[in-house]
Amino acid sequence: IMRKNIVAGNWKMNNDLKATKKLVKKIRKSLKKSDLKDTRVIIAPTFVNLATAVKRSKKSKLEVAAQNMHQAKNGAFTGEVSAEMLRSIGVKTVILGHSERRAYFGETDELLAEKVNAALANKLEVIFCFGEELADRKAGKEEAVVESQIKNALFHLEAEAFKKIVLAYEPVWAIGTGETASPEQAQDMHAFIRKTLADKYGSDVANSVSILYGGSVKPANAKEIFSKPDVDGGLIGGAALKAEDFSAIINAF
Ligand code: G2H
Repeated sequence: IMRKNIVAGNWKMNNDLKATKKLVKKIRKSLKKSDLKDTRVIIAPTFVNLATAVKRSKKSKLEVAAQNMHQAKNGAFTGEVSAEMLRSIGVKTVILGHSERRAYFGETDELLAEKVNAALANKLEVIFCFGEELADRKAGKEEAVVESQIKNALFHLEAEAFKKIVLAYEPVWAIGTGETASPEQAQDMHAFIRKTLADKYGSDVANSVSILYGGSVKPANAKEIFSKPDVDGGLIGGAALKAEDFSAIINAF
C-alpha cells in the first residue's frame, strides 16, 4: 500500500500562545524519541497561533494545519482567513468540513466544495471531514449520508486532485462524547468509503487516499482502531491536547 499513516491533532478552540509553544515543544521532544518512519504527524492550532506553531516545528517531523479557511481569494469578509494567507505563513494543510463547522457555522456540502477548490488552487492539502449523525445510524442510513457528503463536496474533482486529499471519517455521535465507533464499525465504513472512491476514480486512486478515523480516539483504543486495514490514522481532538496522550496515539501504529 502506498498510502501514508497520519495522526492529526485538531486542537479546536484550545491553547493560547503560551500553551501552544509548550505543547509544540513537548510533541517535538516525544517525536524525537519515537521511531516513526511511515507516520505523518500534524497539529492544527487556532489561526492566531499558526505562525508560531509553524516556526517552532521547523526542522522537525511535525506538520502544521489550519482548522478552517474561507473560500474567497480575499476581500470584504470580516473575520475570515484565505488559503493564500495560510500558504504565505508556511501552512500546507487545512482541515475542512469538520462536523462542528457544519453544525455551528452552517457549512454545507456546496460551500465545502468551494472551500476544497480554493484550498487546492493554492496547493494546500485538504483533510476533508464528514460523518453521519446518530439518527442517521439508527435509521441505517449512515452509508447513504457519508456517500452523499463525499460526492457533493469532492466528486467534481479530477482524479489527480486526490493526491492532495485526506479523508477523515468522524461519526458525529462519537465526537467528544467518549463514545467511539468500534474498530469494526470504523473498518466497515472506511471500506465503504474506499469502495465509493474506487467506483468513481478507480482502485489506484482509492488505494492511495489516506482515510483517518476521528471521534474520541485515545491511547486506550488507538491501537485496535489503527490496526484495521482501511484505517490509515486518526484525527484526534481532546487527546491531542496532552503531549503524553498524543504521542501514545502516534506510537500506536
Ligand atoms: C472529532 C475529534 C477531532 P475528539 O471532533 O476532530 O475530536 O477526539 O475530541 O472526539
